[in-house]
Amino acid sequence: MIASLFNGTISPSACTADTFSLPLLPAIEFLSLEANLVENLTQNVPLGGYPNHGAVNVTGAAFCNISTVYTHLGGNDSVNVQVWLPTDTWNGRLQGIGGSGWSAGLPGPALPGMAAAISEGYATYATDAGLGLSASPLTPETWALPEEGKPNMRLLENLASDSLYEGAAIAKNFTAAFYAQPARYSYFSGCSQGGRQGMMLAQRYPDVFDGIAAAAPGINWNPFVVGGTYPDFLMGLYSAYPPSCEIAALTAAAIEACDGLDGLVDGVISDPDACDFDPVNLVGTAIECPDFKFWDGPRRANNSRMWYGPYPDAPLSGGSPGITPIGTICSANGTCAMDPITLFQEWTRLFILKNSTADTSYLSLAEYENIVDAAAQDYDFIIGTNNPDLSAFRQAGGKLITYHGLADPLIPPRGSEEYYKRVTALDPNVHDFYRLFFAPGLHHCHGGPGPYPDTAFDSLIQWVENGVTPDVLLATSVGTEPVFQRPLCPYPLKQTYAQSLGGVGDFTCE
Ligand SMILES: [Ca+2]
Repeated sequence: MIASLFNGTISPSACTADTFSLPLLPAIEFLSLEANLVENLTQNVPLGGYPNHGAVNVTGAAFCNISTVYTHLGGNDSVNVQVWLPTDTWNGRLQGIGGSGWSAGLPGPALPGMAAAISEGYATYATDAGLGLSASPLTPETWALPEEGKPNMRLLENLASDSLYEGAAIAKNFTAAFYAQPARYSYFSGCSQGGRQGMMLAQRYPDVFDGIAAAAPGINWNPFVVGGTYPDFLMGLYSAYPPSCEIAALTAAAIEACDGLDGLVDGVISDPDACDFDPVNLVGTAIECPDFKFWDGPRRANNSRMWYGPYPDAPLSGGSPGITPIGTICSANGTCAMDPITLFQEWTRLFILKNSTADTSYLSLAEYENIVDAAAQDYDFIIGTNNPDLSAFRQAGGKLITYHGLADPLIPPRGSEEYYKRVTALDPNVHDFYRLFFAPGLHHCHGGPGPYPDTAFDSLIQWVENGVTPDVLLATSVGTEPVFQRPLCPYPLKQTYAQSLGGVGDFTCE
């Protein structure tokens, strides 16, 4: 448990709308504010529900739930923010929770994390960025294109950046009003979209948070999102729709071929860069295999790289509909067709082509290149989240931790590596304030055969408050018997098997 930094008293009866004044924010008008005391919140928050932490059993948590709605003048939007303030104890800190997929946090994705944060004594908050309390994390369909040809730029900018600063300002304000003193430290925690939000905060609002845990971040937005449709593009190009069992067999063969390269056969490829498994050797000529190019990532006609693909041990098929990187549907007679990845295809359809009925099931390479280029031109400045200049964040004393699963099928870990290299090129001492930890065998945010770093957030606190540098992030296996732990290494160090020790957890950083 993290030590409390609060020595005042809490008055649950202060949980009324009158207690909370609204912060002055440029070009914003507040529409409503409501405060309700919630008692006895009990909820089982599974691993993954509380980003950068482990699973938490919430029992009998009590908090003041402040819901507010505001609009941007002339923006015709309404942004929902919820701030939850614990009423039986407070540890003196604020922890904002990020979203996932196409959600900024509310209504769904952030709620389990907020419940867990409350139970650990944090003040916490999340925003819907104005996308609406019925918006789906799987698709921006309900808000992206109100009129053909005209994407909703107000809401895109809310999601990309504006709501991040505004939500934090509101939460800090309410926290200070309720406890009669401001939070001693403010943190932001997220994975995926939430990881991108954290990175955008570091890039654009460098003095808002003392510490940011931004896991598997959706940064370099355009090449990675359009790159995520690359398997669909390849399947259309070749008119080949391999059933998921074939794709899964290729992944299994790649793991079998490369598992032992790190010194230990354990189902985890700890050094995927050393894996040069070529599926063509395995399947011969019987099957056209577009997916092996997918591992490499999209390339232009002149063979230059557009973006990265996942490593070969990332699961590519068999996930939830609309999320599986290589999605196909097969009928009883054995014919298979594409089941497009809506998570990424909607970006192409609604924002880049600006056409709700655009058919992307077949594109020429030239058309695919045009889409990549148009995305960068139209949207990099809004949601690219790829600015390597973190000097202001460093100057403000901020600390930043990213972990990223090496077997992440949705956001290629090589994108985080590429960004980290660019930050390092500007600031060779980047390790003083920003560390990137790759997690071998870990899927997107959580899951997979590799250990999960449930210590990420607490390591961040130690770094911010006590100057304890995270030399490694301790990761713990999930669902194994016995449970084992391995250190995740700060890039560019790599996790290496210590042959002399011989146990499953005996990896060191080299
Ligand atoms: Ca291995």
